[in-house]
Amino acid sequence: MKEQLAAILATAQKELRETQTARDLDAVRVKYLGKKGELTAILKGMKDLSPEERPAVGQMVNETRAQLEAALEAQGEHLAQLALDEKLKTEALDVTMPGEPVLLGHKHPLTLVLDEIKDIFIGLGFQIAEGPEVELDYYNFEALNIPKDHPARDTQDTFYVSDNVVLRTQTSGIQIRVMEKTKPPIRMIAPGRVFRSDAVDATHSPLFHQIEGLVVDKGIAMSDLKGILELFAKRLYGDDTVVRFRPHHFPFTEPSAEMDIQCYQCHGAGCRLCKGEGWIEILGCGMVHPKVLEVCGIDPEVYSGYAFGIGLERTVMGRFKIDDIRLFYENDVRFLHQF
Ligand code: 2NM
Repeated sequence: MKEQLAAILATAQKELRETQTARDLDAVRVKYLGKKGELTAILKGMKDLSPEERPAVGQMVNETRAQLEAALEAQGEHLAQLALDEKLKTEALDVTMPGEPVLLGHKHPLTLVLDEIKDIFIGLGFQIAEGPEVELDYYNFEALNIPKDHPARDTQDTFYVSDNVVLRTQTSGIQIRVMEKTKPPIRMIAPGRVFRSDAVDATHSPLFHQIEGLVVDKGIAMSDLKGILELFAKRLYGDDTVVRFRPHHFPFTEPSAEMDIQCYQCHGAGCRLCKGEGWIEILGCGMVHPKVLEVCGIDPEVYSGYAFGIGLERTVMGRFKIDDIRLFYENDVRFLHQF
């Protein structure tokens, strides 16, 4: 009997060592300790033994059973550890792997440059004002000394909503409203969308953006205009920027001028960027017409002022060498991501 039990134990231990999964292990358990198991069969056979033999045999069987159970448990732990090692190996997270790239958006080039321009004027003590895009004829034209028969009023150039309501063609209406309500000194800029009935091409869009500026106080002269606008050009285009003023005409300013900067590519020699001119036009400006001050309730005998208008698209196109205005509005990320 003793040899039989030892043989069973030895075989069971060999089989155990060969198990690879919890399932294999269970099969071994059932084979020896299950209802029809080999050790169970021996226990069942004890009833055929004589009462004198039983205790000794019983003890041997129980010892074998205990050893087998201990071996099963040990192998169970071993298999669980193997399974865990394998799991850790296959499911490991490599924290040094590069992550999924996150596509970050950023400001539109028009907003980028508008923010720069705003910062420059805020730094010079200007306030920012806004106003309606759908504007009364009065604020868009009449108050700006643009008479009824002026070509700017033609439906060829202006989007009419009704007889006396237009989509604003400039942001000057904002300045008129501020002058009506505010006693000078006034120092402001009016950025915003404006609309003109233009056919779309590389340099024209029916919707574009303007930044208009206005300063009104006692004793404001053309020299103040020139000083501030030259300073603005140097801040925006660099300290070595050279400017010039050319006479021009606007109904709402007298005298009027346009300001050019010397071409930053060829420094005046003439190139493709400045179309051989050596100069690039960047804004229109002038001393506010006395009639404009007067209709706003500001006495032109006491106060004077200057105003200017900057086209945002044109400024950004020159700055980034963009040759087609339509690129601003198509929102193609291949274009937008370059700025
Ligand atoms: C420009 C050029 C020159 C201008 C005039 C005024 C106002 F309201 F004061 F009369 N606002 N903006 C002005 C002057 C605008 O744009 C090229």
